[in-house]
Amino acid sequence: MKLGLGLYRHMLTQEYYDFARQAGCTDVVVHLTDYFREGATNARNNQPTGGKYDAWGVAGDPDALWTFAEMKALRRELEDSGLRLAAIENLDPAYWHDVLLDGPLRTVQIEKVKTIVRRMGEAEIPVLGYNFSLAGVCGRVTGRSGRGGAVTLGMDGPADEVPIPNGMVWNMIYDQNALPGTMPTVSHAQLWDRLERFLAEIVPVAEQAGVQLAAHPDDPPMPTMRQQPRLVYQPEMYQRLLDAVPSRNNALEMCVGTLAEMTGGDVYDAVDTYSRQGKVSYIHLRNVTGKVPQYQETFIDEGDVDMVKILDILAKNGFDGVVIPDHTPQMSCSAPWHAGMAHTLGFIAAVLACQRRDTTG
Ligand SMILES: [Mn+2]
Repeated sequence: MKLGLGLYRHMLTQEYYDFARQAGCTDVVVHLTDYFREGATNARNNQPTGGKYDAWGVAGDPDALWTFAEMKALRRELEDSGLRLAAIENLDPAYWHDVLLDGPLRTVQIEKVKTIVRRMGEAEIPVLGYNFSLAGVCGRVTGRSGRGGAVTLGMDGPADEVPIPNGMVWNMIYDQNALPGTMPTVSHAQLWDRLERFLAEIVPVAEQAGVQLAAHPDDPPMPTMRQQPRLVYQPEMYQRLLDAVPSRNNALEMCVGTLAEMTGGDVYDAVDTYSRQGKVSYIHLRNVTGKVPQYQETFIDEGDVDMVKILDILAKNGFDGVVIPDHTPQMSCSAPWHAGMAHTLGFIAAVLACQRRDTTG
């Protein structure tokens, strides 16, 4: 297993690369989408939060597709700092909103996704993380409710009162001039159909390009959010996604915190089931207390999940990919993001060190 760190777009600088190396990381997962752009409610030194119903920010330029040159330059820049570029996480809603919405630009936007996958292959970036979701990561509330009064977030109940306004999807604004109104509610079957069509078209391209697609489950894992269905909100629903298009390039961005928030199944069984199949592309590690619709994100060393047990299951099943901290509570200091990440990375590094000691006897 490899220790990695996720970096948001504004963190793609030498200082953050040095921080990752100093914390013992060998790998980095990058976000090229700027979730924080023009966002009113997001501090850049935290995960993108939005409000319960406020968007993270405004999507990028639909015509400025990520180029081969910038991907390759980024991979080289990271390698020069002693880091591997393990994955790009998430597509900008500007590129694929009508794939999610089955809108008039779907055909054009599917081609954009294919182009990105091909460029990633050429740039030797092996994994594309994505989250096929209408409401996206939303509906959460922030407060000083973590250990020691740390600012953290979670759910305080369902988030279906306020529908998604026109021009917004995946918790970002993709059309600031959209007409008033809201997204019509669709069924679970309709949304699964959209995902299956997406996979049928993109997986063959990913196979050819040598890129693995890695799906994040719905976070928070509610059956509906903002009056729209969600796809992977119980552990077994990940299997349906895998079986839709069986391929080694159709895999999972396995988020342990999200799995733990699910009302059904068992987080240890889920990690065992999918890692035994070799379907785990990379891991988001995060602890929580409670389950939807009442849960809270916690520090890695507390919460409901035995993280040592999770990492031991992954090791037992031969998982050799990257583990990154997901989100952490904000630690009280002048660098709350860094402190939270350093604490989590230190914890994971210690567990991996124990595993290596056990293996070498
Ligand atoms: Mn996650």
